Amino acid sequence: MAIRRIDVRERVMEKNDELAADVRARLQAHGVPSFNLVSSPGSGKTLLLERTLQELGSELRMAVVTGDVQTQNDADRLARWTDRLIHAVVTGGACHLDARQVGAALEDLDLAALDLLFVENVGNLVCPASWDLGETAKVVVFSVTEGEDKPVKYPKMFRMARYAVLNKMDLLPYVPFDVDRAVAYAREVNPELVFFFTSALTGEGLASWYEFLRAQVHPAARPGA
Ligand SMILES: Nc1nc2c(ncn2[C@@H]2O[C@H](COP(=O)(O)OP(=O)(O)OP(=O)(O)O)[C@@H](O)[C@H]2O)c(=O)[nH]1
Ligand SMILES: [Mg+2]
Repeated sequence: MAIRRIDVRERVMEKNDELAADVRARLQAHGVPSFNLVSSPGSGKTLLLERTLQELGSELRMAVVTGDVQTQNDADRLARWTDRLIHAVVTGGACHLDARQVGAALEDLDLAALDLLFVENVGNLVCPASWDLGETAKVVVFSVTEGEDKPVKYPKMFRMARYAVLNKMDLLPYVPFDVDRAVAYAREVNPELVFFFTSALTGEGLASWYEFLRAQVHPAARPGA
């Protein structure tokens, strides 16, 4: 009997890439930059977004699509800081968001009245690396409690990201973590990676993050533009 091999995964990924292209086109048509935040569980994605909504919300119109395997805790936390849409996707076991889910969230958004879209992906450093959500860029968040070697242990995630946020800098006095080594590991897998050093708890380093976001929304205001 002849055996025909159908690579289902390849087809699923192809379909996702098509849907991601559609999401990207819709966002670009309205000039809305979007950032897909990826990290291991607990690096501080939600707290970073909570503060961003709280402190930049009067300047920039922001919405968030959050993905969690179970619960909509993150969406509830974020909704405290904005009247704009926080769209919760409960993946029911899947370890990443996909472009179809982000596309569905866009249906509920008035893109003409939006400056910036965030996606908070499901917390893990493996699956979300492979899924294009139509974002402008992936932002990998990692924290000083995770060990310096995460970039070399999960290289695909750090290769796919354009920006890295090293968070929980306030904990540096209490944990053995060599910032220079972490950055060197990250640059080993992705020399182009642009870093932010933050504490979403104390606010340290967030001014640069906000400056970056403002410049994404108003490119003309970008230094050197
Ligand atoms: N000390 C300190 N704690 C932080 C910082 N950022 C986040 N936390 C704490 O770390 C824990 C996890 O933060 P979250 O924002 O929920 O992390 P997350 O990446 O959204 O987690 P998942 O959505 O589960 O992947 C919470 O207790 C936060 O208060 C920080 O910069 N410094
Ligand atoms: Mg979260």
